[in-house]
Amino acid sequence: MRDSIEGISRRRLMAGAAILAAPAILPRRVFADEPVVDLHSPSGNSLRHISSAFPEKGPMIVHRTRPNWLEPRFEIFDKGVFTPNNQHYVSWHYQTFPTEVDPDKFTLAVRGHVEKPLTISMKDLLAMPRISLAAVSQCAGNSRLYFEPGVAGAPWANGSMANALWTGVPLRHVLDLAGIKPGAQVIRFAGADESPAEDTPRFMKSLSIDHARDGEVMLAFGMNGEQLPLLNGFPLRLVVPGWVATYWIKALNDIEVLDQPDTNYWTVKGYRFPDVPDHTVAPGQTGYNLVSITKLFPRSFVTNLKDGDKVASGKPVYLRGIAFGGDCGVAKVELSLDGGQSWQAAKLGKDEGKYGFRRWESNLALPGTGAHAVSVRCTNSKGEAQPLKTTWNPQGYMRFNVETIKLTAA
Ligand SMILES: Nc1nc2c(c(=O)[nH]1)N[C@H]1C(S)=C(S)[C@@H](COP(=O)(O)O)O[C@H]1N2
Ligand SMILES: [Mo]
Repeated sequence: MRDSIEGISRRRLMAGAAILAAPAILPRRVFADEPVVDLHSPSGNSLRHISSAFPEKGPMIVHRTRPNWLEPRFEIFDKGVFTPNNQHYVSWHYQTFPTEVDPDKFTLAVRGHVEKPLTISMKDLLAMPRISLAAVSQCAGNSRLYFEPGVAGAPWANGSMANALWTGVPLRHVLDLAGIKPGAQVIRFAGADESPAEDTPRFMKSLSIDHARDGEVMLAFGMNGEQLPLLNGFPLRLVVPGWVATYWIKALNDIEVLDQPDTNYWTVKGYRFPDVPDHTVAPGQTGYNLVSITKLFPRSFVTNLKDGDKVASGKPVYLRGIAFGGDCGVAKVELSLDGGQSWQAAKLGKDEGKYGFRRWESNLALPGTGAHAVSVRCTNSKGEAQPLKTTWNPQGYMRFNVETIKLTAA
């Protein structure tokens, strides 16, 4: 179903759909007939069901059903640089997210340390000046499944990332309508998913005022020219280009300007990683500080072949993939056949915007028959390159090292 953004229409999860009916553990009943995929985790725990039972979603790898942790099969990233909405991964902290939204009744509050508190309807937002830009939404835990030794947390393979063309109102516009009062310190965002229990903190994140007013942070109601799927935050989400998806609050209904620091759990305690080079420590290491995860780091992947594939010997192998620069564009993508001692440049595809995926391709001559390790590395326009050494931290956050696949030429 294609819905235009202008005629924004009611969204509800079908009664009895897997999302509502399924118990917390993989429900064999529901998924018994569905295919199983092997995600090849080094720490085991590799098999997952694939299900098409989730509203507005195609076939998704199911890590958890309540609340949803869903990601697409990795092959879909080979199809193009924009991730189809029905293949865009899904992650929620709490099951309290709305299962039905009437956009005619939905409102966004702008309150706190402002001259004029606002209650904005979707109709109001659709009439405001808008921008569109491509940006990658990536979960802080993307690729956690490949941490070695394994770590606790959502066991994402490489698919909790997606690139979309986002359309919405620059946050700056709405903040200026409300008028931020002098002395304001930070802006905090929350969505319609309330705290599930009295002692459980509501999911909230905050941004500095300058960042919130940079003209790119947006209140997005459009995703690849359509309205947002309910599971991705219909009818409105915050888009923070270049920053980790944790900040991209879904079903956004509350913006609060604070005149003091944000001391809420998710800002002060949650989503932090070691404040050391490459945010990488050794298992068991102690004595380092933690720092909040903010910007994305460069990453690159082969998408047309996978680890273990056989290729024909005696002629160059066509390789293709995607890369992103993090909080700036992709400067180059390179390939190595010798574990990173020497690199050769791949050809970059069309630039659809500095925060989005960029296609790369290469015809790579493999030196003879047998097994070859092919590594791919992205360097962004700030000169930051993916590290060769595997990144690791106990929370399984922000893996961004060079990825390597083995190909056998015969
Ligand atoms: N309201 C709300 N927004 C949220 C979250 C949430 O739990 N509630 N999770 C965040 C996290 S950690 C991620 S990775 C992304 C996932 O967005 P998606 O489901 O559209 O892929 O939403 C972010 N925004
Ligand atoms: Mo996330």
